[in-house]
Amino acid sequence: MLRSNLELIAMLTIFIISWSALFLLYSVFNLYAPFTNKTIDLDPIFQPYGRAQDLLPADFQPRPSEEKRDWHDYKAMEQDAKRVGLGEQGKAAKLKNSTRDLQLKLNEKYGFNALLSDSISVNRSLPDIRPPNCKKKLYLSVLPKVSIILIFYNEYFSVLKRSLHSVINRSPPELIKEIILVDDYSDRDHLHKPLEDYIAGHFTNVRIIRLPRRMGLIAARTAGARNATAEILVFLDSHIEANHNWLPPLLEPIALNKRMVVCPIIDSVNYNNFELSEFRPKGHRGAFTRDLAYVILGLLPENIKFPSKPYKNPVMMGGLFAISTQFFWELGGYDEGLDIYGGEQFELSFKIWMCGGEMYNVPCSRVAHVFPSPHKKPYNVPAGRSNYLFKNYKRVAEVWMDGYTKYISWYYEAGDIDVGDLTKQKALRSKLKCKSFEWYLKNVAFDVIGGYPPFMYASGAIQNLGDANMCVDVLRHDFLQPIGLYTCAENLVFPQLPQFWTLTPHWELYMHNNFMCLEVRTLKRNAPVWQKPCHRKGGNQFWNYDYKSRLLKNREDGKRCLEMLPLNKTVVVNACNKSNIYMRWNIGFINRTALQNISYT
Ligand SMILES: [Mn+2]
Repeated sequence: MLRSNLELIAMLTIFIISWSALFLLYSVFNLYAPFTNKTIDLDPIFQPYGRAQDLLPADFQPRPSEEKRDWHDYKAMEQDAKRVGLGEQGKAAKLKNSTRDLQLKLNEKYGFNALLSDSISVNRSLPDIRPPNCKKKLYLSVLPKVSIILIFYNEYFSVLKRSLHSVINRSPPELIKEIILVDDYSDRDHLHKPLEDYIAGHFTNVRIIRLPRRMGLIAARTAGARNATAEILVFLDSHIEANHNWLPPLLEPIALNKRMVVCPIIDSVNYNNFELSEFRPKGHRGAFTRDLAYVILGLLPENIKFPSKPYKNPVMMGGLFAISTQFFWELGGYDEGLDIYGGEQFELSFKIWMCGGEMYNVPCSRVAHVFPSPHKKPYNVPAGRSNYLFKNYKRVAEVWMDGYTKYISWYYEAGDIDVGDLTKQKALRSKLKCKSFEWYLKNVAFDVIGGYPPFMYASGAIQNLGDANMCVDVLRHDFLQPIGLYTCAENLVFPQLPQFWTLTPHWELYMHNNFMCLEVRTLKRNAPVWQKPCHRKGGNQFWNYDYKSRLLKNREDGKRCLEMLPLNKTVVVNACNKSNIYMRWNIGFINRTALQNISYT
C-alpha cells in the first residue's frame, strides 16, 4: 500500500526512467548493430574452436556476409615495383667472386646458394606472376584469422628471415593472429638467441616453440597446430617467399566451406641464383603412382580454360596449405604413428577427400619455395629410425588404400616392417564414415585409376646375360647423371627400387616408384641412357623387349639396342647385334602372352 502521493509520483518516475533507459539502450544497440553485425551474428566458423575434436553437424552450412572487397595492398605493391638491386623483382642474381666449387659446397651443406641469400634483401620484391584475372578479384570483406605455422630444422638464417618478412609484408595484418615457428631441435647457433633477438626486434606476433628433441616434420607441424589459436591453420616451410595478396584467396574457400582445404600454387626459387619462376607453367595437380610415389600431373583442359579459378587437387604437394583448425582436428590431425616425414601428404589428402572434405589449388595465391639442390645431403634422421619411410607409407596404405595395397611393389620388401597400432586410425575412418579408396580413385584421382589393375609387358630387374651379376640401376636419384649398372638384387622379380623397371603398355621403361622413364637423347655411338619424366610420345623413350633374342630395343624402328660395356661397366645404346652377349638381357618377370601378340620385332 502506498503511503503518499509523493511516493506514487516517485515510483512512477523511476518506472518511466527505467523503461526509457532500456528503450534508449535498445535503440542504440539496434543502430549500432549493423556495424557490429560481423562480430555479433557470427557464423560457427568464426567462433573460437577451443580444442574442438567433435564432428560438425551434418547439415552445417556457414553463411558469411557476401560483401566483398579488394584486398590488394597497392601501396606495398607500388613500393615493391620500385625496388632495384641484387635479386630484386625475383630476378636471377650472382655474386661477383662466386666459384663453382664454392657453389657445390654450399649446395651440399644448405641445398642452395646460402652466401647469395645473405646478399639479397630479406624484403626483396617479387614479380606478380599470377594469371592476369587475379588482379581484379575481390574476396569476402570478412575473412577468418589465421595461425601461420612455419616449421624449421637448421634453416639458414637469411632464408628463414626472408620467409618471415615476405609473409608479414604481403599479408593483411588483421588476418594474421599469430605466426608460430616450430623448431625441430635445430643445433645451429643462429637459430637460438640471434633468432629470438631478431624476432623481438622486428615482429610482434611471432613466437617460437622449441621441440625437446628431434621429432621430425610431422610432429613439428602437429605441435604447431596444437599451439595455434586461430580459426584457420596455414602450414608453411621455412624457405619460402609469399607473393602479393597470397592470403585472401586461400582463406575465402574455407570461409565458405569449412571442409575445404586450400593449397597455394607453388612457384620455384632457383637454388643457385634465387630466381623466381613458375614451377610448372599453368599450374600443377598432385597424384601418385601405384607404389605411392608423389607425381605431378598437368592441368585438365577445363582448368586451363579458366586460369584464375581454383581447381581440384587429388594430393597436396605437402608443405604449404590452409585448413580450418576444426576440420584439421576433426580429421584427427596427422596420424601420430607417422615418424619424421614421408607419407603425411597422402595421409592428409586421402582423409580430406574420403572423409567429407575437398582440396583445391588456388592459382591466385602464390608462394615461392626454394627447391633444394639434389646435391644437398639428405635430411638428418635420428639414429635407429631408418625404416621410417617404409613404415609411414605402409601405415597410410593399410588404413586408406583398401585392396589396392596388393599392387604396391614394395609391399614385398616391407612385409616384415611393423607399422604399429592402427586401431585409432581405423576407428577414425569408420567414425567419420569415410568413403572407399575406390570412390576416391574414380572421382578424384581419376588419372591414377587408369593404372589399375596394373598391366605390363615385363617388370623387375634388367639383368645382363654377358655378366649375370650386373643389373640396370639408377645409381643416383638426382637425374643429373646417366643410369648405370650395379650388382643385381637377389630377387629379380621384386628387386629393390633402384633396379625395379616396368615395360609399360605405352612402351616405356619406367622406374617403378617415380614415373621416370629411360630416355636416349642421341643416336651417336655409346649413347648414354637417362632417367627423365615420362612424356608418352615414344621416340627416345620407346622401348620394346624381344624376349626371344633378349634384345631391348630403343625407338620404334627397333635398330638400336641397350648394351652393357663390360670394360667400364656402363650401359649405353648402340646398333643392335644379336651375337653380342652384352646386348642381351633378362627381365625378372616377362608377360610372354602379351609380348607374343605384338607386331614389333
Ligand atoms: Mn620445403
